[in-house]
Amino acid sequence: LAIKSLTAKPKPPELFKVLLLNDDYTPMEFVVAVIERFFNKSREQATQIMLKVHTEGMGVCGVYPQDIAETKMHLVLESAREAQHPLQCMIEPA
Ligand code: NFA
Repeated sequence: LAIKSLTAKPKPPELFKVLLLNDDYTPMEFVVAVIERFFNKSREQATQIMLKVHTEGMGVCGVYPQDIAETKMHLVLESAREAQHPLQCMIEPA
């Protein structure tokens, strides 16, 4: 048992998708800026993700270990609340 604990390889972290949800009020430009800032995307990539959320209702901004995914979700929600936009963000297992 002791040997096993010393030789077992660490499991890779569980990954979570960070999702944005569409709404009727948040400006497209705000959503693009949030995706660029918190998910390290180019303007072109961020615009594509925003348009997918806008047309399909939901879209993935990135996939991360759980603690990083939770932090990014909180940063998005804090930024939206600060700007008084209803933009919603959630995570789910990848
Ligand atoms: N649907 C919003 C609008 O038409 C834009 C939007 C896109 C909001 C993606 C939230 C997420 N202004």
